[in-house]
Amino acid sequence: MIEQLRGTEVFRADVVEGLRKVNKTLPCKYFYDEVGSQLFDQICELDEYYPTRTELKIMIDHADEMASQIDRDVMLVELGSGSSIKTKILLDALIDPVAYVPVDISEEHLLKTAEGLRSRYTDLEVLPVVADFTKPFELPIPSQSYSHVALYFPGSTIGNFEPDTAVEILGSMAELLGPQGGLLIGIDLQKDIRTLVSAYDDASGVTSQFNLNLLSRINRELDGTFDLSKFSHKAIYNEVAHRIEISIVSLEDQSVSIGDDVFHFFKNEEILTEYSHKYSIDGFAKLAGQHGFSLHQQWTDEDGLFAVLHLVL
Ligand code: AVJ
Repeated sequence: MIEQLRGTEVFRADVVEGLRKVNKTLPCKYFYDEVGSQLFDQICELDEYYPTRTELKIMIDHADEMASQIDRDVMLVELGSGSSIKTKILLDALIDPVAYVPVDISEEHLLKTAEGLRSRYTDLEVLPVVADFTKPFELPIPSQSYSHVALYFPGSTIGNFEPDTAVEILGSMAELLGPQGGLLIGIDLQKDIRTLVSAYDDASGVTSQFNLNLLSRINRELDGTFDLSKFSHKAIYNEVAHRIEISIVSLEDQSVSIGDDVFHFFKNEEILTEYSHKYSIDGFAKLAGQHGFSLHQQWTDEDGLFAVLHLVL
């Protein structure tokens, strides 16, 4: 209960900070409340949204090879573990994994997933950690000894961060891993603008609902007064920065209160809610190289939409 209160206050502080900026922003990590997580699952089913199904196919096609690269007796640490379908494919292929450590900010979701995995993999120690993986956290100590740690970071979540921050996160990963460690990471690749934009601005409007749910969540949890009919979803591709930029546009001049704070929005003013950076394999390997990672192996789909990279220290 106290934890929940603290969580809400952190959410409020982050929202207020973002909306007080000259160029308003809201952090994309707050998309994933109960409703938002369900909407994201719906996004993953859309014809236009290729990343999830493409990455899943790459995992299915190459899990054995990945598992042999990762090697036996591993402690597998997953960052921002979602519903873990890809994880199951990897766990099924791994040889005698010692422990699985899912790390996520959403406690409820995390513990539910952990329970499911425990009953499926009875020899595996499942040790969930509730943490924001962008901040330092401690790894749990399993009861059996392990030979090395492998980090699994699927879903191209790294694309949400600006390159400088992505490099910092890669640095913390390198520290967490130690000399023998490896990182298996999913990245979304650069491609034609039309494919990219329609993936983030689908015809049925699910991504729009997902984006605007952030305002509903503020209404629900922070006593906000956003009228969702006065805002709309926008997604563009920034060709210079190689990223999708998602925002919420105010359709009129309006004021909204959130608890005791009041915010003004001009007509057409935008709140930036998410970046989704698109990389080339070489470009990403260069970023990771700044912290001593080298590209050991790479897997892509036949259309070159998405890549899973194995980076080692
Ligand atoms: C979960 C970060 C991979 O950037 O593609 C999907 C989130 N946002 N549609 C992405 C998202 C809008 C997604 N990631």
